[in-house]
Amino acid sequence: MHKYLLLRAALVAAMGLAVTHSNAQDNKFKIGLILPMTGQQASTGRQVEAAARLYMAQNGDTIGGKKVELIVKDDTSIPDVTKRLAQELVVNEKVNVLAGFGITPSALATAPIATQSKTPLVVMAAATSSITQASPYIVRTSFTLPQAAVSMADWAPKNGIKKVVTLVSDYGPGLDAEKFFVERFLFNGGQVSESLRVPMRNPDFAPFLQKVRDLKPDALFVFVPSGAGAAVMKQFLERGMDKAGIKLIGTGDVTDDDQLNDMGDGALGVVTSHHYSAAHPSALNKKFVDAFQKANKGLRPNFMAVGGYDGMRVIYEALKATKGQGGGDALLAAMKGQIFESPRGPMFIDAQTRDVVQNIYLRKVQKQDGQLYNVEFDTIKDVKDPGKNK
Ligand code: VNL
Repeated sequence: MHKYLLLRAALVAAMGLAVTHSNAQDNKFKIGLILPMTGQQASTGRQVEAAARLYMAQNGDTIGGKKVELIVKDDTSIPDVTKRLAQELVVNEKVNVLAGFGITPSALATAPIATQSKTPLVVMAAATSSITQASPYIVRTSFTLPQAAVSMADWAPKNGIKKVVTLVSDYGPGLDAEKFFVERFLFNGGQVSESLRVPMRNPDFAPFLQKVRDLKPDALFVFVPSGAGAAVMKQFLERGMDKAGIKLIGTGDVTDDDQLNDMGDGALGVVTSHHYSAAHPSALNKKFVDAFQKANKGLRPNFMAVGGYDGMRVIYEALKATKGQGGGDALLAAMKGQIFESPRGPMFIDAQTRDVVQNIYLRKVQKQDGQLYNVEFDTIKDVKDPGKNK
């Protein structure tokens, strides 16, 4: 009993300290942005950070009476590092929001920190369906692989593609892409000869592509994470797969705007399904692309950039709605249900699932003004994550 009282007194004292500490920071609103800034996923970190900074430059850094501060940390895409950085940001920096998350394992490793500390966590990049279920504090502004994959599985059989081989990165988003593509493609009367999985780290596509050549499907459906698409395209063309009559299809990660223009004319005609193209024909997107390129030495924004830009929008509007006075729960509530026009098109944050609902576009690689773009030719409106119905 005595021990318990002492412990209680110590806890009360500690809480008192915590309150004093947070009062001292009352004029600040801190966003801990954790991203892969180096290593295999560095392009994702670069795109998301650039977009977050652009959003702040365009919208100011004093919101709801608070000075917004962005603290960027490099997790090198190692989940244990992501988790440790999140812990430090919450405990030492007292961040109000955690954001970023380049890959699924990093988001999943950090979910318990968001739950325990009641800190909203905005996933701006990672895209495995189940992420939003790992913590009630997670909100997503990127996309989900089932969203994109199902739309491709509906388009392909109507366009002469009856026999397919799938090739995916062997982890969360790849397994989602494979499962949801195959299920819907079979339902639509298609045939899947083989489902191949390549390691996520340092993949060698050559032996897999050789196998695909031998199987001679109508098309190869691919998911690889942002940054790996150019290597797939290069080997696909080097092996003459296109000349052998095999089409390349996939989610838009493979024709990523960060790399597309350097892939060469061999990429012309590749059809993918995704939520964002730098060529999306809206006034808002033109303004976004121009401003992004101006601020980043001509770098073209990709789907990761738009996830970062819209993630900042969701955070800023939540801060405005709570007039700078809300804790984690109030901020989270103000993030749910936000509906707005993004450079990608209309989108909203489903209040029930905290996941993004958005259009998925079918796009074909074409030349515009001498550059390669994913040119949208069809729209599937307001797609909810199909993974949530399972
Ligand atoms: C993920 C999904 C990562 C899609 C990606 O690129 C991507 C993920 C880094 O959830 O890990 O394009």
